[in-house]
Amino acid sequence: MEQTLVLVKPDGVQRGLVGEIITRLERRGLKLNGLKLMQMTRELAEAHYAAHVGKAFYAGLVEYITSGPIVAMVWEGKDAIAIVRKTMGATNAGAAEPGTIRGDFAVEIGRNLVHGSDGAESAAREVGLFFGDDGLVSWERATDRWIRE
Ligand code: IDP
Ligand code: MG
Repeated sequence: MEQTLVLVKPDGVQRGLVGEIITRLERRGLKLNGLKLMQMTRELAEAHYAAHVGKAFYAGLVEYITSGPIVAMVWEGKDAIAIVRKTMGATNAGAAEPGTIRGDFAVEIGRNLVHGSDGAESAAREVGLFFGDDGLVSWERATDRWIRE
């Protein structure tokens, strides 16, 4: 089953949106495999955002993501990566569709509340970065057969 890394970024934690974001992913039908509150170190931020080194927003991005506690989660499901990305909405929150997390609760790209892995390779890499080899729980959910046929 596909897994994806989701972060509630520091603005989401500060604004009291952790529960709201978890609720949306839960209600969508995805399954939680791991969850922790933590503060990202600069080293972890640099590893996580390695693909963005050299971009104009990189320094501000590392500053932002390390500026306060975050909630790191692993969500599981068929096509979980794409489903999370759709549920989050566009990166530029100002243009994100209403009904998405970013479109309902955020107004700009630099304070867009959530992270979700963008592909299978980055998901595997990011889940490893935040949760290592353990810390994840695979479990049977009684409602699984009411969510997928
Ligand atoms: P994503 O988070 O939707 O995958 P990416 O392009 O991977 O978007 O960018 C990573 C993060 O970097 C964004 O979520 C946002 O926090 C930040 N970011 C991207 N582009 C900009 C920008 O132009 N200004 C400020 N922050 C940006
Ligand atoms: Mg990305």
